[in-house]
Amino acid sequence: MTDIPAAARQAVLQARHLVVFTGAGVSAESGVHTFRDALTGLWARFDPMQLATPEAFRRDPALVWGWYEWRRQLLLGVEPNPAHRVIAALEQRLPRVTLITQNVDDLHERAGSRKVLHLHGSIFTPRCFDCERPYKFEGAPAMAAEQPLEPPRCSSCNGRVRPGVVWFGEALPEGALTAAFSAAEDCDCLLSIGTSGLVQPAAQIPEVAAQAGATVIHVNPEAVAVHSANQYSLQGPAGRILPLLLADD
Ligand code: BJW
Ligand code: ZN
Repeated sequence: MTDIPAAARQAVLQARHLVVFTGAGVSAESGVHTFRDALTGLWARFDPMQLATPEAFRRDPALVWGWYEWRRQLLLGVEPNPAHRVIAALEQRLPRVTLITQNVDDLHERAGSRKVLHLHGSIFTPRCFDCERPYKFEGAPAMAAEQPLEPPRCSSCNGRVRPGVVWFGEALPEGALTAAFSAAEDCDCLLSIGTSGLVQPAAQIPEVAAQAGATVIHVNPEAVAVHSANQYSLQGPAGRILPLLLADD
């Protein structure tokens, strides 16, 4: 019993090179807010698109740092969900899997995925806003939840510490970006999971794979428009759909 068309399931399970491309939706069932959700508490009053920019950090560093520390605190208390675990299991089962994520969390790694291309950085690798020197967190966030918080200072130049994520207007890490696009061109199947496909240049990755002839399978509770016979939209939460890929017939 499966909701998944046999051809889509076969394309995944018989892939020579599978690319898994994930967005915030893959972590939603772990209790992590997706990026464009209405946020809770203090942050409901702010537009995340306005917080995730260097300009916002320059204007109000405590507001932005507090937002990320609140999110880091939430992440320390959640666990990978079945979708993360199926992705890690696919890596064991198939000859080659490239995992590309837009997420700044570490839930893929915690589920057992060994190599993750983080296109938008990581919330766990802060650095100096001015000199880029890495900063080491000491333990959990020292904050009351949902409050602005003054960022720590760099021990080298006294600049403010910023989260190690990629904000709007900033370049994506070159190595991860190049590896992601070359995997998309090389793969024979790409699973795109839990992304709105609104943010560039990452949003091009499924299209690059489709144009190179790969089967592209979207997993999302919202229907995703597909324009060719080699694309599928599997509608539903990732934590329900992905385990069906590995379920016995
Ligand atoms: C579920 C689910 C469940 C829910 N199961 N699914 C070309 C055209 C127009 C604009 C641009 C362009 N090129 C560049 C731009 C500008 C900009 C951009 O794309 N703007 C658009 C908004 C229009 N891009 C950039 O600025 C990028 N930089 C750049 O291009 O630099 C050029 C440059 C080159 C050289 C030098 C200097 C500059 C950078 C983009 C950085 C994005 N950063 C963020 C924030 C990261 C930090 C943080 O987390 O705070 O990354 S924005 C945010 O969006 C975050 C996400 O990774 C990213 C994508 O979001 P995602 O993952 O798709 O999440 P949502 O919330 O949008 O969607 C969730 C989905 O899950 C939904 O579909 C739900 O239905 C689904 N879902 N439950 C499965 N259970
Ligand atoms: Zn510094």
